[in-house]
Amino acid sequence: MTTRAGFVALIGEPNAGKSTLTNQMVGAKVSIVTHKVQTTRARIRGVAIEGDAQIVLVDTPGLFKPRRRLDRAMVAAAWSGASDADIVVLLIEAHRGITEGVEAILENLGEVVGKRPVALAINKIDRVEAPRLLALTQQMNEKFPFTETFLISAEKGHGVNALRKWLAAELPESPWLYPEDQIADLPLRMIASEMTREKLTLRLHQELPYQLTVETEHWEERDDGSARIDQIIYVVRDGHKGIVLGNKGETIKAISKAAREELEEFLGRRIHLFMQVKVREKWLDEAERYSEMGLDFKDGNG
Ligand SMILES: Nc1nc2c(ncn2[C@@H]2O[C@H](COP(=O)(O)OP(=O)(O)OP(=O)(O)O)[C@@H](O)[C@H]2O)c(=O)[nH]1
Ligand SMILES: [Mg+2]
Repeated sequence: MTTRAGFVALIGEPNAGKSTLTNQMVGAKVSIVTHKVQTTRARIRGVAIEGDAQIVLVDTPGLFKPRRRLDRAMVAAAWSGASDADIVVLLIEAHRGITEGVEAILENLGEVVGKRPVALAINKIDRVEAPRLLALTQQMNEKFPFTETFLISAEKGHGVNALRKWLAAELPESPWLYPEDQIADLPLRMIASEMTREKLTLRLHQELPYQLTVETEHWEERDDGSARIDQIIYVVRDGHKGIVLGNKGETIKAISKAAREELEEFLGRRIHLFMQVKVREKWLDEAERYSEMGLDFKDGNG
């Protein structure tokens, strides 16, 4: 029996729905999702099976015009995800169409992908009328020689099966890259940190989510089958610490509860989750913070 396997990079502007699509194809939440831009910070690998094919989805940070060191490292990680993959899928948002950001991605795309297949996925089709999709498909295909175009709703699942089947058929013949029951390739510690960061991002406003990071410091297995997890939330200012803690600690309590519940569901066991907020003015310029996030510090140079 021949099997197929390989890497499929999902790229696109922030908020395009890359992480939602990753989770939809995997059938479980392996990558965090929020309504805010720049949620994903590093490459997150999720594994989907379609017939004899193992599709390793590489969810990437959104591509945008970077300002800070962290932004540059994120964008570099996204492009390198595309250049390492067997197949690239560019996601755009149906209701936003061809934005400046999409134009900027198209300018670099050809050089990065070379001869590899690139599919276009027009996402969030639940938000527009059908005639608009036809025009958008045509305009995009005039700008870039996409191998195939898919109209999807990553959230509702429309069109996702067709995309998965196509990807499976396009992947090279290869033994599977992961055990068949593995759905993600990132350390549990990082999954735990990401879940907390998702809850923080959903709850905190303006710039704050972009100026914090979460690290899982300690993970202790207990005899009763539960685990104790200790996390640190790094923020850049005292004022931010106060906001994260909230009045009488109620904000952090709510965040911690939401993160713990999700983690317990993911792991299928009891978790004791402890969080500490630390002010670390310069964490955005510390190499160790980047390696903890799964990013290359030097990519943030220049
Ligand atoms: N209406 C609609 N919303 C969607 C769809 N897919 C994703 N979304 C929403 O779009 C927002 C962004 O989704 P994400 O999956 O986090 O987007 P992303 O591309 O991973 O974003 P970054 O990680 O910031 O680059 C979330 O609020 C999703 O619920 C869709 O098919 N339809
Ligand atoms: Mg994402």
